[in-house]
Amino acid sequence: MYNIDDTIVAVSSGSGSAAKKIIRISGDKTFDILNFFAAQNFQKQRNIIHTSINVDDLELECRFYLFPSPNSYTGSDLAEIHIFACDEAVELIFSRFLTLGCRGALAGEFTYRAYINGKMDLSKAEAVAQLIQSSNQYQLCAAQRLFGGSIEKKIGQIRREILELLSLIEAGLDFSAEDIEIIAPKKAIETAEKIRGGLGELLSGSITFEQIAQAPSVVIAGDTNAGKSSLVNALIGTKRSIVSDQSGTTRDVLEHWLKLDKCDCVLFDCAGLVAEPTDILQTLANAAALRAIDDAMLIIFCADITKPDYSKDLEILKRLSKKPAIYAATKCDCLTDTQISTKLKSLTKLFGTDFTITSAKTGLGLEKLKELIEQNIITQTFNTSETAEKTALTERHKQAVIEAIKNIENACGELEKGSEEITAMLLRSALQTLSSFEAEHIDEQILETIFSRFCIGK
Ligand SMILES: Nc1nc2c(ncn2[C@@H]2O[C@H](COP(=O)(O)OP(=O)(O)OP(=O)(O)O)[C@@H](O)[C@H]2O)c(=O)[nH]1
Ligand SMILES: [Mg+2]
Repeated sequence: MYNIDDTIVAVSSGSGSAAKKIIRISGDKTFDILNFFAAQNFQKQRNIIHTSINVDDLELECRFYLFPSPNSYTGSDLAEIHIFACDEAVELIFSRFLTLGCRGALAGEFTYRAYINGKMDLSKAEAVAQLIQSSNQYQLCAAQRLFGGSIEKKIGQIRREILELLSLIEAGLDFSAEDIEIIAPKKAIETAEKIRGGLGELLSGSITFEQIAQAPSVVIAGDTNAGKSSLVNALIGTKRSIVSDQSGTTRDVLEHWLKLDKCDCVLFDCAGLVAEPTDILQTLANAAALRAIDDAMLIIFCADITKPDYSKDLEILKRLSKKPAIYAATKCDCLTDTQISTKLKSLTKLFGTDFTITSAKTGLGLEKLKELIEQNIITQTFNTSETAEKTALTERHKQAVIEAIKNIENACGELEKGSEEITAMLLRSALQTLSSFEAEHIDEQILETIFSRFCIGK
């Protein structure tokens, strides 16, 4: 894949007429090439030099940021040229570097070098990739969690325990003819079970980046005709769900993409819940709605403010799982302000919670509702003690831990049977699997997959 002996160059900032451009160079020949290019004599020391360069008879002001090895992002000599110039001028500078002996960097190649030179571990490199790709604050938080993860430390400890057990078992095999017991079978089983427990804890106490970063799902629930589909349409700003005054208009679970400021979410519109379905269509629609509710992270419970009686709504609420919920009073355009406040008081008393007043018709309360959805998602994902304590894993890490657990469980079984040779083989296999967390054992293909997710210049 990447040849790490080359000196590489890339434009690491975005294009556009006004933006500051950054050209990044890294590799052994960085300083030689730079001095030739700028007709200067830059010393190999950390520095910022404000100067001008001549490009195609144009004098351009720029700043050179110099980072000699090993104290640079990549670990090798690195320099950045920060310049305010049009794309064409930047293109010219870039071509000039190519003719001076640089090679255009491939996607993720700077971070790959940082990894190869031991400047960051693979999880951090993956986190950088995720940070670069993060399209919203929600994903950004998830990537930062991954970046700060302590997974290597935890895995390192478990690997040491496996290695210790393996060496005792192997020593036992070496001395088997002499009848010397290095480790008692009971003790070996106990140790293996402890290792299995450690891996299990790691898995149950973890959350994958994919889980954090995937769009959270929010479901609209309530009685039939509560104005659920109208509210969904008003929130997403298009008339996607069919609305009618007939009770039971929505049957299928409909999926909508709701754009919010800090995070997006998938908003599910589903059938109004019926306590006792009277036909097969109602039964199926009910079941689908309940499934969507179960899978969702957050419920928006709708109650029609114009209704005289809420016994059905209260029944429905009982059937909802104890999920976090936001309560919306719908169709508030139908009542006067005084009527609304009286009704709100009785709703609060009846349901034991506050309602947000909304109207799909006038747009009343929609911004407030969006804010509440966003706040709720962010709190649930990042601020609860439950998620805050979890170790962030990538899907690749998770698969490795699952595989190692299988090996250790099988090893326990073999120890019970007294077959120490197979046990040793299984322990070696677990070690091998867990070594995928460490630099020296990553195979090229995995590296390529990870670093190809980067953009050029990073
Ligand atoms: N005035 C007014 N009418 C509304 C509002 N929201 C919904 N309605 C009306 O209420 C009726 C039911 O609306 P829907 O959005 O279809 O209700 P639903 O909860 O999706 O109904 P089902 O899919 O049958 O469960 C329709 O006639 C809507 O026009 C609102 O904010 N103001
Ligand atoms: Mg509907």
